[in-house]
Amino acid sequence: MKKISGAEAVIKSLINEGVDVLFGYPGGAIMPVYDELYKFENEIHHILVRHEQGATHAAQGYARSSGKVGVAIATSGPGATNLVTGIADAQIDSTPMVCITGQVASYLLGSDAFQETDIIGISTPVTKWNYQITKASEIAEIFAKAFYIARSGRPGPVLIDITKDAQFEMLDKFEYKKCNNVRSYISIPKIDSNSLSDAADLINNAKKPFIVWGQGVILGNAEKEFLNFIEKSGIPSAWTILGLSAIPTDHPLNVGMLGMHGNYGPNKLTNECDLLIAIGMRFDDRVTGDLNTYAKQAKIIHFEIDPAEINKNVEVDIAVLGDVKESLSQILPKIKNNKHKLWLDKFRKLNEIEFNKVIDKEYNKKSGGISMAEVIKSINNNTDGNSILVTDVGQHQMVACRYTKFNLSKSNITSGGLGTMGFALPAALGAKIGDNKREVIAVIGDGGFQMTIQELGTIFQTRAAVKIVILNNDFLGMVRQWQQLFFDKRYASTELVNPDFVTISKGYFIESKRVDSRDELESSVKEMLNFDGPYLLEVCVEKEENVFPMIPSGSSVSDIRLE
Ligand SMILES: Cc1ncc(C[n+]2csc(CCOP(=O)(O)OP(=O)(O)O)c2C)c(N)n1
Repeated sequence: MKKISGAEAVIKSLINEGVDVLFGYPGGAIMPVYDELYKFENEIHHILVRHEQGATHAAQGYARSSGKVGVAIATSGPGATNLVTGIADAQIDSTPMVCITGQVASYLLGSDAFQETDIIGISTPVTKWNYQITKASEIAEIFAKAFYIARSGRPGPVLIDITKDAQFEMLDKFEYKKCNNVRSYISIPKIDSNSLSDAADLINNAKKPFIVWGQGVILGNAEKEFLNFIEKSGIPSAWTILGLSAIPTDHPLNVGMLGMHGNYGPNKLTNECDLLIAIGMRFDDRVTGDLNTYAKQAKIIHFEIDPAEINKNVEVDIAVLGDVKESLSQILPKIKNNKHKLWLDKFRKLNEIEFNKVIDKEYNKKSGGISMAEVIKSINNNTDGNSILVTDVGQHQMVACRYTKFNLSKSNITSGGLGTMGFALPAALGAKIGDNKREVIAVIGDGGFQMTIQELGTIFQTRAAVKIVILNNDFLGMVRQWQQLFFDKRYASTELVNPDFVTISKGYFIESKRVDSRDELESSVKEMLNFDGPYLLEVCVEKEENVFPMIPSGSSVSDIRLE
């Protein structure tokens, strides 16, 4: 039998896991693996990003559009540390990702060798699991375990660090066995049938029940079970930013977005419902506002896969631990058919107030500077609700998530928990590669765009046909909004003197156009969408627009303000 190197074993392990694309950047300590990538280029496609942070966000975008594990690869030292932001982002947003880093040879470990950094120590708090391989014989088993841990239960990022000598070491044989369980790790807790019956009782007897759902519904592939559950029970349902797109925007029981810039109805009525049913969400502070006043009048049921989330931020009356797809299908026969018409009307009435005070004015704006919402409206007008929206972080993110119309799940890719500026451009590239059939539209602020602007180079090199919309307000808009509202308009370092984005895009050979008049907006969006290939559209929007509604930081959800 032919001997194989550790580096080849790495590639063979990836192939065994069905990996056909990885995002990365080479360097000394990972060169043996890159050499094998060269030989295996027909089986595994490597995408050369322009900065390792881009590799992680691209892997995240890929994971979220395809439902598969995203893979990023980098060298030791600065290559490895450049991955950290993306790993932390994947950890808090439960994105399945495997990161591979090269490491100095094992006999140099701890000697401050060239490009040595303790990436295991650094990444421990932000990975679901990590491991340093120092012997080639460990490779198959560790890779199998890594992929299992990344994708199973509540998904998350795993990092494998491989010393250079382990990559060179020759193995007499290579055998790969996929991993399906790890002792001491319970990926999916068993559902307790008593908790299901107790939950069903509360649901059947509630007068004002309210569902808040999160990304767990999407990660658990439970969209169909979720729809059956809400339609049978007739319960008004609201989403966290990561839960967005799990059901169509215009579903009659979809009452809108929760949280700091969410809709008026669901936020206000959180403090009026008699039963709050949280499904696959983790009561993030951006959603709950002041915990001392959050849904105090209500009984609370929490459907959740991760025991660590139960009673973490909000004490619940009933926890239904387990796989959400399974829990929702098991509870369905126990739930009575119901329609909560009057209660649902309350959401509609409050959302109507928001429509008149906020939405109509910005979405249907007719004079003055272009609003961010109008740009989203143009995108809605010219797409079929089946595209993937990728957003960065800031005002544009809130507006895009509030207004984009979705028909399909896995259509909203954003940095929710970490709020990482610079996420969107590489994530959009990864999303397009993960699902090439769908239109991918990245909506990005002028600030965040410049954090990973170099990934235009990767987009050009791969010809990934992403559509990039920059909402340019010449400000770090979200921070400026807070300065205006809470710091007496002292705009400390939030005004940006921006470069010419269109020229920069042209420098990367990417088609581009700037729009600053309302008359040209619709036709320019059409032109962008009709273009066969990547395209950058810069829209100069109103400079000092604020995003409302808003729950001031630390306030109660019911103190949501419309102006
Ligand atoms: C890496 C990083 N640094 C700083 C912040 C803090 N921050 C949040 S939103 C924001 C402003 C974003 O400005 P821009 O990208 O222009 O988008 P806009 O809010 O104007 O739509 C900043 C600085 C962050 N979220 N991420």
